[in-house]
Amino acid sequence: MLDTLTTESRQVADKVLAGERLSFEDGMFLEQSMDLHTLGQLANVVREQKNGNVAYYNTNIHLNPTNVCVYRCRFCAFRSDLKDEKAYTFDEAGIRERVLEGQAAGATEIHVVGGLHHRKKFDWYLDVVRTIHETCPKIHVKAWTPVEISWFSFITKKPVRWVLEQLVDAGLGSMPGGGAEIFDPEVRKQLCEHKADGDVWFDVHRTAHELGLRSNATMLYGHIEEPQHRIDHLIQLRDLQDETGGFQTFIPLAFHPDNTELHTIQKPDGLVDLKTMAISRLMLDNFEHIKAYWIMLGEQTAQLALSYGADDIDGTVVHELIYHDAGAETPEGKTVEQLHQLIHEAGRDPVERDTLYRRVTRNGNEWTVA
Ligand code: V47
Ligand code: SF4
Repeated sequence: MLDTLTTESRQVADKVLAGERLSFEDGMFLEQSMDLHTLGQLANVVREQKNGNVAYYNTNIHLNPTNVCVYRCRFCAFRSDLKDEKAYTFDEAGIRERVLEGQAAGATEIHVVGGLHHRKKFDWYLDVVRTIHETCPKIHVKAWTPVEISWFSFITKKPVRWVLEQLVDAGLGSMPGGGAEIFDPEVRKQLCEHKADGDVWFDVHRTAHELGLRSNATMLYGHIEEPQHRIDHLIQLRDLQDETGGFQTFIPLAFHPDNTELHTIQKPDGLVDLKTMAISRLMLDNFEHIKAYWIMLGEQTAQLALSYGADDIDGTVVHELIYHDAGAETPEGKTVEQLHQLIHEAGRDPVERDTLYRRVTRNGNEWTVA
């Protein structure tokens, strides 16, 4: 495979094949000079070394408890003002209903993120977690990003560690990867000026990892950022992973422009998606998993991504709002059979995992973990 490569490409490829860490300069070379085919082949070697032919998925359900948000991120089509017609907030009965729907479908996980409601106190967010956990203790609660956690710390005037401890007591199992966007301060200022910055994002994950929680990481690409911002973002994630080992999976998130302030920007195409996936796999040598979130990529690109570094396609999802408000044309959810078909068609072996990547054994909607 390396016979026809340029000398520079070959040098970087040799590093990957020898299991050596790639530098910032190598990352920029991948971004600017390596062809997509070679990138994909190299990422696939690493993907198969780490995860063989397996493609993971999970049976999950989403809950966005409110879309009312004090922030106005320019890339967000989901948020709403308090008095907007589309503003909504779940009550306890609605949350219970969503959990029971998940339980009836055999969900192992509930994924919870939302807006920062102007009028809700920390107890309301705590009760979201508690209500879910009490309704179905078996379902893993993956909830709130550092944006929310640092907001809770701000409104309670308590340290992040205290906030996380309260949430764990209420039933929090892990944290999703959102809110990372792009860490570069200048880009972040233009995208989401007032919300938690990169340092806060890392501090919250570091504290969560110290408390024994696992979490995910993301990167929002395809808007106003440049290649150097993406490589810097990945290296910062790799550095924290070296320190704590608490990240489970990385999810590159393609910007969806519809109904956002940045609607004149063209959505990244499939080639950019595959390139970003492959570069993520190559730079994040200490992450076990890279996720191709099928809702966001579309089914066909997600299938291809399973040979461009990704080993996970996320789950059944059921109620997705963030990407559908921003123009996603994928269905809002899929059955396990549909996920199996998608993975089989891509030539991989589907394996159901729980949030912590333990294998799930299932008999209909009854399940256990290995
Ligand atoms: O933080 C918001 C992004 C994130 C848009 O951890 C947008 O398993 C593109 O983090 N276009 C939330 N992206 C979603 C998220 C996630 C998704 C799936 C799995 C996991 C996981 C985490 O979505 C936000 C923001 O970065 N986002 N609006 C948009 N218009
Ligand atoms: Fe609010 Fe999150 Fe949307 Fe930003 S991305 S406006 S924090 S809901």
